[in-house]
Amino acid sequence: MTSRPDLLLVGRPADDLRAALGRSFRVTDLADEAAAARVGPEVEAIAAFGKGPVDDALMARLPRLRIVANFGVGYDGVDAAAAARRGIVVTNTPNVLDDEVADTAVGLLIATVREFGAAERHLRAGRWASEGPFRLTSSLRGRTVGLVGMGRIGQAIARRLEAFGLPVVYHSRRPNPDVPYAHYPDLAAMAAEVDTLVVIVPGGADTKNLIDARILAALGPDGVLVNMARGSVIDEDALIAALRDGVIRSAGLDVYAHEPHVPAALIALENAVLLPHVGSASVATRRAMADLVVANLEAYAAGEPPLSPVAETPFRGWPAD
Ligand code: 8YV
Repeated sequence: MTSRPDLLLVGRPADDLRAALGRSFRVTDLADEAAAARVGPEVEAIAAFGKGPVDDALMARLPRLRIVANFGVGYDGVDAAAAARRGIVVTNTPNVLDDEVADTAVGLLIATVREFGAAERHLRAGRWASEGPFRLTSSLRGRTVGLVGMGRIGQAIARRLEAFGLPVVYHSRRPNPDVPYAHYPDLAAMAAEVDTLVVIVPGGADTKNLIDARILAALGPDGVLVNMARGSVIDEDALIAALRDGVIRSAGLDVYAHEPHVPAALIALENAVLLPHVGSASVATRRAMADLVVANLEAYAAGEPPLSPVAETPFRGWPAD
């Protein structure tokens, strides 16, 4: 490792985070193609901010790459399997955003069920005074929530829903022995049993279009779907059709298949509550995530173990060169 190693920025961090990275690294933007090509043979670290994949082709151009620090707990933009093959450590930002994302999930669920967005538009348009009260809505009361995914954030959501007095069940590939909720190995069976789904699984190939027309049909006409995971987990066209045709009641979405582009057909739907991927987007939580990105990279620069390597790339020591 050199004294102030080269680091490549993939995507655009906030200015203060960029400055923090500059303390221990010489920083180059991948978007600056000429500069990135020039430093490529020397780059030892990547800080990844969601834009542009960190794929095998990029890693192949960086023969001295040792660490990819991803800003976000989800790292579907980083090919962790390819990193593992190449002996590169990938880190993410777990734990520090769990409560923020869980808060947002519950807020979005309530806003969707109780139609807060439409109710506010009713007031702002002067219709309360001219036409009368906003329509009566569906209720959280009596609902049973099926969580799709029971990782750390899933558990934080489940604890909140328990406090709201709602029964919680879940689907995941393997049951989690640490949680008291009923596990459904079969997602369609769970969707048929509940009226509310909250999706909080990792993105990527394993979960692509997990929620499709069949699952939405099983959820049924009183069904409410909340997606806090990745847009790729839901077949967006099938969801639009299901919302339009009354196959399910409504959806609250924080994530989309092709961010920041949201289909016009979705925007046109009154029974969709749409947030622009703000699950973790508070000043305090984004700062905590940024601090963890910097801490992982500075650990590398100091020759110390990374704080939060992902499961695919357990730390086994930094290579001597
Ligand atoms: C961020 C997220 O919006 O952590 C994640 O996986 O999706 C969010 O917290 C994102 O990582 C920032 O670009």
